[in-house]
Amino acid sequence: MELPFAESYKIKMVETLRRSSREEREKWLKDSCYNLFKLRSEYVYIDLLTDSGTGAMSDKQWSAMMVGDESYAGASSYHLMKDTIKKLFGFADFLPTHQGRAAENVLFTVLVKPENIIPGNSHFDTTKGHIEFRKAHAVDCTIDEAFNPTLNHPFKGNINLNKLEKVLKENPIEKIPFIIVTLTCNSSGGQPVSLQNLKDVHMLARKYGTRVLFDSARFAENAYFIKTREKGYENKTIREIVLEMFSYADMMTMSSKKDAIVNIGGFIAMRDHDLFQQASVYNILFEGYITYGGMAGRDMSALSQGLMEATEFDYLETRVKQVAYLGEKLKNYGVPVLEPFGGHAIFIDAKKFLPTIPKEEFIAQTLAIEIYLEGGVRAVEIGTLLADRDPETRENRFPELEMVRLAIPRRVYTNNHMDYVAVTVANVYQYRNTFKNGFKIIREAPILRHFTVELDKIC
Ligand code: PM9
Repeated sequence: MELPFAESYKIKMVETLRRSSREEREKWLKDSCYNLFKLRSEYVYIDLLTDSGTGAMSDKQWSAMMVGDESYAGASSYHLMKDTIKKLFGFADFLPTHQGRAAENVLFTVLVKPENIIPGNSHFDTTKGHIEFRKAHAVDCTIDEAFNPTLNHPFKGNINLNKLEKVLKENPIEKIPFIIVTLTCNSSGGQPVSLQNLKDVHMLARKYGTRVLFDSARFAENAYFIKTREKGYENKTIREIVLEMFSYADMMTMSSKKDAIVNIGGFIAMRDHDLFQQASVYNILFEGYITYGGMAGRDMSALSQGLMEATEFDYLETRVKQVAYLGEKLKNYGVPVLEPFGGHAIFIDAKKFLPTIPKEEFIAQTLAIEIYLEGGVRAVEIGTLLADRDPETRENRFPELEMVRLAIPRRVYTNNHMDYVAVTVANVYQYRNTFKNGFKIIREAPILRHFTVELDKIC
């Protein structure tokens, strides 16, 4: 018999999970104003809210924590991180930050000015938030195929080069400080960008005289998809692919809470030493001295080890196969899911799942709430709440895709948990026709509203 696939690690420490009843969940949810972010984690059985900062560190990462150097300046943990970043990405200069959006804050303070235009592939919400907060504009140049949830395209995170070139051609280049490429593209379903596309975007940036920034939170998962889907890369190692990917970037921001498998941390890295010096001023102002930037020495050591582990093929294969395992289960139950499956999450097509709920009543949030009520599984809305209001008109922005994301933490849950999640969603799918109404907003913040919004049922 052919030996079956199995995980590339074993479990050394466990954490107890608590189940709850539907009645309990109904009360907790009402008390949380129907915002899943406001739930206490003990009220959740399986937490797929995010894969950010929720991964399980390895024995080697915990060991690295113990030898972390807590010196204020010049710590050996900082130098370990510097060497690891140079080795993996090829950038000599870097600044640690406490997480991804802090990296955006520091870098964008230097580079983004009012009325600037930042083209990219479906910018993540904090990235867009930092752009719009500075009165600049994010222009989505993702390929059209990404907006067809069932179309099978290997690189749905790709940038449409015609759309990008139009933006570059039609605007003064001084207004475009950089192009941003998100790897993998979270907002369009954890979809990868091909190496060819990275190369082409780099060429366009050079042609028009601007720079390329990689939002790199899930760069290793992106490299796995290049290895397994792009011709010519099948025999390259993940690290060779990563080095080539980043040869087409001028700078990177990183939320290390994803593909560095740590619970907190981030960084900016760049080729241009002048930019490093300018950004250092804001790093000191907002984050901390340039050799720790809001991170403890032990966190920098664990992060460096995590970057090495995340760029091993066996780890990535286990990771991406678990996501696909859940995707296949849901598909077999008839649940409409976005395909191909993403690297970190399965995205449910909420419009197809709940066609009778009007978009003004937050379709994907309505579904995420019901999934929690059914099985205590916490997912996240990637739809109208997340898309926020237009900063000028203050009207709701209705995205083409209304999705519920089931994000899978790294090395945390087993496939039995995935089976449980799949049945929870399948049960809701069975009674989907009983849904009549969605939700209305009671209170919302002026920006990044989905984290704190308060809702009530429409009866
Ligand atoms: N992403 C996620 O769940 C965490 C916040 S929303 C629950 O997907 C990209 C592509 C991200 C991202 C965070 C950030 C910000 C930047 N780019 O959360 O600040 O997916 O470390 O990173 C989340 P931080």
